[in-house]
Amino acid sequence: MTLVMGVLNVTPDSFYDGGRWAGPDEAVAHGLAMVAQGADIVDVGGESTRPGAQPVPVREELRRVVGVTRALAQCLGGRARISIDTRKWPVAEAALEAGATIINDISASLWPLAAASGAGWVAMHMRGEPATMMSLARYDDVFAEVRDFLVARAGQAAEAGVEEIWVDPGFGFAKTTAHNLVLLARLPELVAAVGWPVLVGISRKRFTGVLASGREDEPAPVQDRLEGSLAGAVWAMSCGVEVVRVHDVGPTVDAAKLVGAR
Ligand code: HH2
Repeated sequence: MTLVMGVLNVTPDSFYDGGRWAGPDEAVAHGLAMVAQGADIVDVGGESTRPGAQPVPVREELRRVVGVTRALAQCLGGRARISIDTRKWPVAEAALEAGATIINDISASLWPLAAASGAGWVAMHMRGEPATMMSLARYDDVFAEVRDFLVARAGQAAEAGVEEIWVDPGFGFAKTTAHNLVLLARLPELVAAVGWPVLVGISRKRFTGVLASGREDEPAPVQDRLEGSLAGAVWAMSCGVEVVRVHDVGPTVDAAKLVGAR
């Protein structure tokens, strides 16, 4: 079975759901709705990391995520897990204290906290910072570089005592459409090569819009990217990926049933 991680961004500016769950009550309600649709993990995020996004101060990120995480954890009572999508140690620490049990770490640097707290840890590949990462999207061999980075980080974390580890190639993070397509096509190889459970996030990303419109300079708008996102999720499931991170939990779970992944 492939696990489904539902995205819950409590930000004003995330590229798809920014500003939708403006108050904590709406956010908790959406988290619960995703679990009712079959999400196994709810991924709470308080900082957009879309290309070009500016960093959010720690205090503000804490304000956005801690109350929502605590309320959601109480309402869920263990029916699903909560991950905290952050690059910041104090935010991850506070969210774990509030009931999250996984650190979804796009910076792949917070493993000492996962080791100290017993939390699960997702190590994602990116380069630089979201604000500048697209200028770093140049690779001799994107597949080999991503694979080697993930294997090294996961090994380091395991050595430090992290018991639950996922690795993620980081679609869209310092990657052009061409890089994303190489990683997508070679996902079966990546799953076989890394030796750790793999998580992927393709949902509604820019390159799905570029493929839909056929134009790099004019991708299909975010609201028109569901089909590509579902195809990406189903492909990931058939490649043996363990977790798919998605905005559209209900349609993804339906699609998963068709390929025997649920
Ligand atoms: N993608 C986003 C955020 N966090 N975490 C992992 N592990 N993998 C991903 O691919 C990934 C992620 C970007 O998506 P989203 O959260 O919807 O947008 P934003 O960064 O604008 O909040």
